[in-house]
Amino acid sequence: MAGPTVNPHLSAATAAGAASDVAVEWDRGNDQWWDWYMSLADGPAPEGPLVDPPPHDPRPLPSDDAVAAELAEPYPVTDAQVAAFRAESFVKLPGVLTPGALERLRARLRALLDAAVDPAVGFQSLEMMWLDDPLVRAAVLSPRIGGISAALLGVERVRLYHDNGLSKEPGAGRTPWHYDAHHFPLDSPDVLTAWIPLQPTPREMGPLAFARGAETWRAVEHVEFDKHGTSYDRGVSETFRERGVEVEDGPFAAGEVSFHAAHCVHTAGANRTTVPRMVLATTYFADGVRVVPAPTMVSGDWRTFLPGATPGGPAATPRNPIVG
Ligand SMILES: O=C(O)CCC(=O)C(=O)O
Repeated sequence: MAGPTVNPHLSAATAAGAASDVAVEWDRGNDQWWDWYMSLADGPAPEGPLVDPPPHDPRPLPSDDAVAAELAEPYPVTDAQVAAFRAESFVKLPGVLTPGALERLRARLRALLDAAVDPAVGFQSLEMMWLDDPLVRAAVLSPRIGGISAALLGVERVRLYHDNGLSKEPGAGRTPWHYDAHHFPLDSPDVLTAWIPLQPTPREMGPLAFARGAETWRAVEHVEFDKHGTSYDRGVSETFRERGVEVEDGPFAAGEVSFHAAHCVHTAGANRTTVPRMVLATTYFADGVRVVPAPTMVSGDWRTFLPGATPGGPAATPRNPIVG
């Protein structure tokens, strides 16, 4: 008789124990973490031909200096936008970057991913680009993105947790439902992620989609995690369907950026277009936050993002500068 299915992306140590047991720390790279995590998405592989997205012309293209200058300017966040973020756990802000700046960042991320990642991988990821690349650094440490993040969290200053270049290749599948407080080893709700799509992102390309409501995560808090299969993702979908939870899964216009809180439950659709869905996702937390007492395998390669920090200690290493 066949034994229980073991997820092939796990090591012997992380696969051990019950399917819900995530206590051991992740012991592979962060790209392998994403390979594992994406394998937990439920649902049949989508069928049918890939479609061309609507044509988009991002010109004129600015220089790197002009991109940095654009991102050095603050973005005026309104009280209504802050209130929406607090009530819904996310907000989508229009016109945070110009189409030309997005295109410059898109080309840079493409080059960095192509140099580092196996092209056969459907969901490609790369972190810590900001340490080596001045254009990525100008975006990740920008007063514009950092200032919006601090305004939405209602704090004086934020620090960087990490940057994340993500490319969901044509035909790659769904991102499973999750909320980041379950992942990040940061002992505070004052954490958010700026999800910056680097092209207009229509529904068919799999834009990030958000369950509405600051407390919605409580409805799925007790869904048992499954490190081997898709039952957690399915459990979240079923719970939301039963409770009639509203999901925002609309397209992103060029320059539109979402900011989601650590307790925002989110997912993303498959990329059914002929164009990679490229994103720069950057995570920030309030200055003063500490590392949780016991990070888990769901926290991925956190020691790379907080080198030298210890469980329970301050999250403020040289790789976590104040931003904005
Ligand atoms: O881009 C995706 O599909 C998932 C990204 C995500 O979950 C995040 O940035 O928090």
